[in-house]
Amino acid sequence: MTDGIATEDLGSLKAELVDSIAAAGTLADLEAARVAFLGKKGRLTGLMKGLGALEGEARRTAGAALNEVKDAVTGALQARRDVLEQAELEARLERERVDVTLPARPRRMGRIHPISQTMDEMVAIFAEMGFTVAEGPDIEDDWHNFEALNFPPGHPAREMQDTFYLPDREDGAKMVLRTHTSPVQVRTMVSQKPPIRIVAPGRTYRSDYDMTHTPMFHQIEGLVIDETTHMGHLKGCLVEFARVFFDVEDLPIRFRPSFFPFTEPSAEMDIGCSRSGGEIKLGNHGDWLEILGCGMVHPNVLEACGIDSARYQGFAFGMGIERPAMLKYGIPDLRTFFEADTRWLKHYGFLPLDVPNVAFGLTS
Ligand code: 2NM
Repeated sequence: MTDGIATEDLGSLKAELVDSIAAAGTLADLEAARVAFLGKKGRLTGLMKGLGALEGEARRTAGAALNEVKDAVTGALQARRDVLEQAELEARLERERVDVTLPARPRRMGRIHPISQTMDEMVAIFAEMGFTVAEGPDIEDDWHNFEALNFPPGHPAREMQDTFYLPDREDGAKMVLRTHTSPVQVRTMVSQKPPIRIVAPGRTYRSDYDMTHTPMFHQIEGLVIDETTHMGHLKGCLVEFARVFFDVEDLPIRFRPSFFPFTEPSAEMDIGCSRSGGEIKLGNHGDWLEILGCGMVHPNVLEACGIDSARYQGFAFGMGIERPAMLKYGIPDLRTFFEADTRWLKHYGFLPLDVPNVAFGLTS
């Protein structure tokens, strides 16, 4: 036989190539072996080219034998590649291992504003009692903000000096920045059937700016409507709220009669405090601090919202967020809430992962 295509030689060539492939330690070594055997100038390629010089039967026999070597080499290359790639993948997984159960690093995450924290705490307490959260637009029409809430047309709260009026809507409706979150309760009563149990936290706006008032502030209001809901439910709900929120043992609480257009009867709730030294301290110290307004929803409000006041009744309440937040967290100046001072926020803010939760404590 001619030029190295002897069949017996091919047997040992095959063994040699397959052995050297099996010995390749890296994918780069393996690729070098592939090029050395099957590349343009590779050993098998060279032998294949040699077939052209053979004739007839000799060419067929040598061709078949060479093909067998080539198949064996190709198979060995693929098998070794699978092993090396698997090993490389395992090494990479080990190298890039991430323990997703490790805690995050909250110090890098910025802070939750005390207003957001306080709203979240209040929502957590009411959520525990079975309330859900409702929201509505900051820009309201006169009907949702005043009319449906039993504010008579000449009521002082409607006047220019309190309310931010916006240009009329195309249908002629007077538009305002909502002066309380009550329009959210109105929207809920209009769109849902009792029983209703919601709280509405959010931004509110009044044209007022001095030491103790900002033109934008926050409120949370609540609404419960069912067939037999009464003043006792109101009292139990709000007393429980205050005791959990302020976390003061034996916090004295009292209700005083009051007036709101949207409730009858109406009341204000006070908590015990002392004011010696110009500083307010909560607890049984003889003095009182008003923290919220409440009452039984006026039948006119129920009817305006399409609820049968002969069958249903309910209570509602409303309170500001800023003052309770200042009290609870010792923030002396209202205006600092709105200054966007990052050093202030670092001092008074809360860690994002400390989500308020009644079961584990509202703040850690
Ligand atoms: C308050 C005090 C008393 C109140 C009433 C309603 C509604 F929509 F049901 F009529 N929402 N909020 C309410 C009642 C608000 O804030 C001091």
